[in-house]
Amino acid sequence: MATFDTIIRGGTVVTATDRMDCDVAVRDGRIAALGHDLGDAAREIDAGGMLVLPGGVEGHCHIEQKSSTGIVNADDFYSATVSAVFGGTTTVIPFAAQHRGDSLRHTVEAYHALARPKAVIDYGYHLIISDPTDQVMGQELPALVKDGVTSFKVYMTYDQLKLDDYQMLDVLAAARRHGALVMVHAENHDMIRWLSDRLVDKGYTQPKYHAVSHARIGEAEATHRAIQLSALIDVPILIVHVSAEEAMDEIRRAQGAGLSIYGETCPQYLFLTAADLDREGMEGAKFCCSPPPRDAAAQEAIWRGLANGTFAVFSSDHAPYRFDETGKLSAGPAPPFTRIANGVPGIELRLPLLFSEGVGKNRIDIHQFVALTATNVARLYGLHPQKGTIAVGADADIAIWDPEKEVTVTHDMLHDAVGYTPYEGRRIKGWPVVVFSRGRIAVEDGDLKVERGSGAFLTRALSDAARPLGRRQPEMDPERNFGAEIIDGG
Ligand code: DUC
Ligand code: ZN
Ligand code: ZN
Repeated sequence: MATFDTIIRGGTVVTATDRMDCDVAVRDGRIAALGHDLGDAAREIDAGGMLVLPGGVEGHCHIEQKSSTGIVNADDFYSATVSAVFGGTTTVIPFAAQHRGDSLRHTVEAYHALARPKAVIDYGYHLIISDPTDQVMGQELPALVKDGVTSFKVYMTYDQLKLDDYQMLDVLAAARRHGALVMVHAENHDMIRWLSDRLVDKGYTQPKYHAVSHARIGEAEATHRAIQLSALIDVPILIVHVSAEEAMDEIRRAQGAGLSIYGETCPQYLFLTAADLDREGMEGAKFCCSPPPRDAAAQEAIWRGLANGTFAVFSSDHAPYRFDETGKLSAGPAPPFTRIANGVPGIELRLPLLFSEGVGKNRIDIHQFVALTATNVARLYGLHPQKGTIAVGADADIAIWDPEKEVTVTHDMLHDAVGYTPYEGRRIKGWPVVVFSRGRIAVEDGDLKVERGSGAFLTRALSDAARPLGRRQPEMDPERNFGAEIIDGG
């Protein structure tokens, strides 16, 4: 019998820190050895001239998410995970979204029922907390963290999801107690509401006004406020989907002051602008997401933030809605911008876009690419070193990239169920050609090789960002442990 199940020969293995010309041996779904002359294997893959990278970890995507307004995501756990794996991603962490009045535990059970029979790659969930009652915070949340759901998302805007600052503090304190990571959607709700009301009143209802109503100042203000709330509690947070320099500067300043503030950005802030929302007719609706894409200067700023380490992670925020009455146009054929479903698809192109424009054009190096798309994501969400790297003992989640392969994007070549892509016609150089998920070939020669339902739920550890009480607030009496007594409720 062969020593290994698979050997990937002759490629260049790249991790967040290292580059090695070596073979990779896989046994029982894990990486068993790295080196040369490793022996024999049941299956050999020639990776000559290829890059052998960790599979991507997608830390922000919306899959089969039940919305409070009745619209549905285009992708279910099958199409979303198939689309992800064709784009070189081998782990996804979508959301289990609590609606007000719902139990968190039931929410998670409902998402398990959706994901288990369909996911083709491994997955976890973040909890969206929209109703932080005593029961939810005191009983359900701690139990779910123990069960491996170790990150939450909170919203500072959206009528049905928004928490006020008091509730945010409750969630942050709970995250601190249990070692969970909080993702924050930071936009000023009342600024958006106030601007939207006036725009609509005056008849400015076309999709392009979505970008006007979601002002950068509102994003920066909420980012600043979220950071201060996190500083008060002394708990790390991740500001998600940062669109522009103003919010990014808040994050960078906080990082410079030693606060544990992490930043995430997404393809739509590098490759789209507000001008896309002004396309012919209702076409602009396809590009409505929150925060919205900005302008060329904001794109350059976001590239700088990726290069200088302000952003720890690069996610798609895949929020897929069809361009019909089930999704974008659920409020009618020409709804005002306030009633257009928010979100753009991007789970399949996240890695190719960043590889081509980032690594290919020397804006970031290949190690930064791996860190932003896999390793840091796994670290932040308690999956490292099982996921997000190539190391002996890690899951054999591997994407073999042809750095020379050129592709012109059309929606037809993608595997989602959205019906369009915001990146239609874009030229990409560098593509994942073979993808392994826990040692199984998942994609080869353009074909899917894994079964519906063969992905596994991941019981995640605590975030690498979680840490015990460190800094004290200046107002706090050093003689008394207000950290434990007041914040932790001890
Ligand atoms: N904004 C969000 O907050 N979530 C999903 C998509 C979007 O545009
Ligand atoms: Zn969000
Ligand atoms: Zn999102």
